[in-house]
Amino acid sequence: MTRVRGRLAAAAVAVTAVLTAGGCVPVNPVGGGGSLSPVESPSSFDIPLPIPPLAPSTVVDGVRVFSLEAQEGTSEIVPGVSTPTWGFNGDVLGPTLRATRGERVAVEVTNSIDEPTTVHWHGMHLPPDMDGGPHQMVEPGDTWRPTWQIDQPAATLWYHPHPHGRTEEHVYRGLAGMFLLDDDRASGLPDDYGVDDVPVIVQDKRLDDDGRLVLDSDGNEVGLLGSTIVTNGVAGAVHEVTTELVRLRLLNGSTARVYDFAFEDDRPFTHVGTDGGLLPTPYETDHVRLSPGERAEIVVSLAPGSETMLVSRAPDLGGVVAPFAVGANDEFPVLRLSAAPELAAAAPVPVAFEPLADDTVDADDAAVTRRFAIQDRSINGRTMDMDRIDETVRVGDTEIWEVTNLDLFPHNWHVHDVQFQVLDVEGDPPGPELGGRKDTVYLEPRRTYRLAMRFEDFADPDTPYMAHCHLLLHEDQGLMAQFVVTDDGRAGRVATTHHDH
Ligand SMILES: [Cu+2]
Repeated sequence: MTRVRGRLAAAAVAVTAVLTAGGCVPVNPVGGGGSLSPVESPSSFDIPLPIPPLAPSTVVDGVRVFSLEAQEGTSEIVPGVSTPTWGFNGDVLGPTLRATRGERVAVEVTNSIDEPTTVHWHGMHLPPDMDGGPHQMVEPGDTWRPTWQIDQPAATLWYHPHPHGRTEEHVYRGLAGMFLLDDDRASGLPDDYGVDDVPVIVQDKRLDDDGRLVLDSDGNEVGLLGSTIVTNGVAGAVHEVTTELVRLRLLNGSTARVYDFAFEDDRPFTHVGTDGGLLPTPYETDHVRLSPGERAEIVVSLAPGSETMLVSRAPDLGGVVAPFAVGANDEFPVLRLSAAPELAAAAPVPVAFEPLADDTVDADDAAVTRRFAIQDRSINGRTMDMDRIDETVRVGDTEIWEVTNLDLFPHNWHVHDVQFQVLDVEGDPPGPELGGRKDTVYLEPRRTYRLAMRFEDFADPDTPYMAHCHLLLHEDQGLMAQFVVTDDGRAGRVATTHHDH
């Protein structure tokens, strides 16, 4: 496909997508609004929400060792329909890895699918050769064993493939899982995994008449917007709530779709955590927008015997030229919550958490400001080159990155290795939902986001980290830059490894 450049051309593409989307069946599953939506919702939400198992581990010489095997399988995304999928240690998605700050971990990553892949630890602070980006390829039949020390606050991170040009399809087929980090700060939040502390991986899929996954963007500028919404791998799920408060760890694991999570009755909930950990000050809200790759930890209260529906409202995507085409009008149910007649008591959500030194970045320390102008699939006029290092950072520096979406359709921005602080959005202070540690941020059209981040360690002039749009089609098409962290400000030659034991 020939890429069309320039914002007017991009707008034309988006409008074309609107016109060609006419064949979709409009439904209005949330009720009320009457908006057209290409999402087809299940008639009932009765499938028990699958809880990804906690990955077993063994501690060997002080290292907690996990195993992940990427494999092909078959799963029932829609009840009664058999769909070929990919998963880690199973048919779809993967187990939840869990480790505590200070621990040293290792993961034996075996590739049993028939093409090269990688596993990237999204949100993790770690050396670049352990990062699982496109330079750490794992060939079919091979095993890669990254190891690092967990050195960051408790957070909801995740893992997924990152092979250059193939990430969208690998994630879409089902390769993704959560990586939860704990620390010794007492949060007072619900923490019984799978009971009142529930991982919710939200993705959208498209199935053909034979139940096979279809990865077809229909020429949509942002990528695939699926018609079937799934939570932890299934459509139409219900979670049985047994406690007064339930904590949901929401992950947008979709390739392109932006969600605006809310409850059908607009009940308030408490937003307690962002991508990289707990918000210094939790706040009450009735919705939270998540673009691909972003996470939110929320706590919601249910009355005994009651139920509610987690939904996605039409997301405010900013000044996009063709809202319909990019999912901005889509509203649909996501996950039903059903409370038992009697609920176990829960402590109230704290009004503040004990501050940690790494909760914030002191932007006054910033030594360098870099600008990243995103247009179509380019950053500062360049698309991804595996052999080119785009930015060279000095270890120990705090930097400000100014990221601008010059297009009239959605992008977002993900930086490997670090968590950043959003200083301002088009000069204005960010909303409370951006008040915590972030590794991915949605970029509204024609706005500049100033991000502060500190590169503490892991100097390696030859092995780059990635910074990129996390709309996976865009990433695959080259909306990605490479940066190295160095001792002396001098980049080396890019090292790519193909792991074979
Ligand atoms: Cu993008």
